[in-house]
Amino acid sequence: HLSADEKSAINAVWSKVNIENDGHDALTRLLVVFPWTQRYFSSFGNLSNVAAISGNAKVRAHGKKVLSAVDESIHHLDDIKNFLSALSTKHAQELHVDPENFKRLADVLVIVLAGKLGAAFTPQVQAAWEKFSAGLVAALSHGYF
Ligand code: ZNH
Repeated sequence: HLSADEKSAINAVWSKVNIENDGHDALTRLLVVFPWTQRYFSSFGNLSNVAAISGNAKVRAHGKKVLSAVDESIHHLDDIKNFLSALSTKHAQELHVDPENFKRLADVLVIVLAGKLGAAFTPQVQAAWEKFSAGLVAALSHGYF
């Protein structure tokens, strides 16, 4: 469980986030660095290179959708597993997303956040964020078991 200090660190990080731009940045990085994740998005059209990925309007819209779900999760820090259970089941049973990819998305997101926050992303703040991230990944993976 998260302490009051950890919760305030998580909220402080999140207050700096632009859901659309940072969601776009994180999802673009996921698709570039882990190109096999592209196959989940065959309906998104051209993802053949970095310029195509970052200029793709569907990637932008989906990044916003994903970070909006993260935003809502931050409003349910004490109940994240329940809150995400339907979304988890959907990823497991309908979308068939390998749950390893949740961890990869969490990893690219922390890179985006660290770049954005700079010196404000102290080791303590990062530790709190990683704890939240691990909870998010676990909650999304829950519907697989
Ligand atoms: Zn996911 C979808 C979230 C990750 C893939 N997603 C989705 C949605 C949401 C999400 C909210 C919508 C749903 C409905 O509509 O109902 N995700 C999310 C989150 C995360 C994720 C929060 C983390 C953090 N995903 C992910 C990954 C992947 C994915 C990693 C891969 C790789 N998703 C997906 C898909 C889809 C989704 C494919 C569908 C899309 C369309 O179709 O549009």
